[in-house]
Amino acid sequence: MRDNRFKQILRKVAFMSIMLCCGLLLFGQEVNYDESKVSPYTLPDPLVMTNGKAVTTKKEWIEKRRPEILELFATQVYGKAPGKPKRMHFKLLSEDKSALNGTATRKEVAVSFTKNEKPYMVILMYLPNQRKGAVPLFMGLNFMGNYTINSDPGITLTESWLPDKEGIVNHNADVAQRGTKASRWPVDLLLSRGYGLATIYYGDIDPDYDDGFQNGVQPLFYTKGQDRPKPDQWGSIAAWAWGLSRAMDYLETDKDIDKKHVAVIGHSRLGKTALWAGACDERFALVVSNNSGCGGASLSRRNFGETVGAINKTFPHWFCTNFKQYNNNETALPVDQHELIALIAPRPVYIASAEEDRWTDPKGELLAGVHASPVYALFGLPGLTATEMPPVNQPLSSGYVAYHIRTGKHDITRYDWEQYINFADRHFK
Ligand code: GTR
Repeated sequence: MRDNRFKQILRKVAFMSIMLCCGLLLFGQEVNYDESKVSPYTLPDPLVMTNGKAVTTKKEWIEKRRPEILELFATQVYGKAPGKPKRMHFKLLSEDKSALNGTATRKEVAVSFTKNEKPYMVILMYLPNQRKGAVPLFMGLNFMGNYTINSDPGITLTESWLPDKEGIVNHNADVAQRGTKASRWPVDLLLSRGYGLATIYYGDIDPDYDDGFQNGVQPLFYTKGQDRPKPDQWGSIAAWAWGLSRAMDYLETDKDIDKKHVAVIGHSRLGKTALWAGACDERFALVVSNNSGCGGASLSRRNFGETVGAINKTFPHWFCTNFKQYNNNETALPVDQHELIALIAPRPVYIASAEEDRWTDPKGELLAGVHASPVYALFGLPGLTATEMPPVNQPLSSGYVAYHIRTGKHDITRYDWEQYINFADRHFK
């Protein structure tokens, strides 16, 4: 008995040492989780132009500085994406006016990116039946297919490539997975509060693995002889964000949706995506970043948790090639993530962290909101003033830049959604 237990412990220690060594080899440096070891840094000032001139008016921000920052993020971080394809078209695939025990209308719409039917992405929508007119809506990408967000048997199984995990075999959708991600998508809550939901499987836009950009939407836009994006052209995050804008193109045509009140939301890598979509596309009236971390809401210059070098190594396809020159060289970045938040101004933005999710650097996420706030002030709007972490589960959400850190791990929960809906109520109603 004892012997076995001892062996078990030995095995565990050996396993952990191997993991640690792999981590060190992979990232070239240890992950820092010690606040006292965060190196001092200076952030670029969102209100100072590249030529050194100060920005003092809304007009200067909108006409000069904002385009400058947007261009830097596009060429140095996420990569430039094309606009709306000319021959893109929509098709209603299904509609059920008495879905979810009659509480909702469920629609599925295919967005074909070219004149051909395929490739397309499928927007799944739930709209509250108790509605008087067009409804405000939250839209976000999902990780494992539309059919996983609710156990509703009427949702079409995804036909796209799925990662072989959580029971998926040969990359094919499986009925057993219906509703397995329902805890992340509280449809009942949204409906009861008068909101619709639109969601798309992100793999419909670009499957999330490094294949040299041969599948996904990028090849649809290659010029003659091109076989991968140029160093300043879109990686996967920019492609997913582009997909959200294409979905917005559809929403604008749907009379059931209040197109002036569409919030874009995302968790983790899809939180990074929601922020970039919200920065690029001003039709999104409110933006929510849930545990988005490095390359999302958290400051790149803070060496805490995931770093630029680590993310580019593990996910070489997420950002543009130019971003790789900032691996272990964050001070050379011409922007930092507080300026990504600032690009959303004057629209409301909500940033949320989780206590046990240190990899995302919760404090770096708070500080990005704080350092974006001078841009909101230019519009006469309150941002975030905190410099210390607020207590857990006590949202700072009275202004236009909101923040909370909830108890628990890396996830998006009903608690998170409740805060986002309260925030949207405040700004939309
Ligand atoms: C992690 C990655 C994070 C975050 C997360 C996710 O492995 O390091 O940046 O995006 O994945 O998307 O689940």
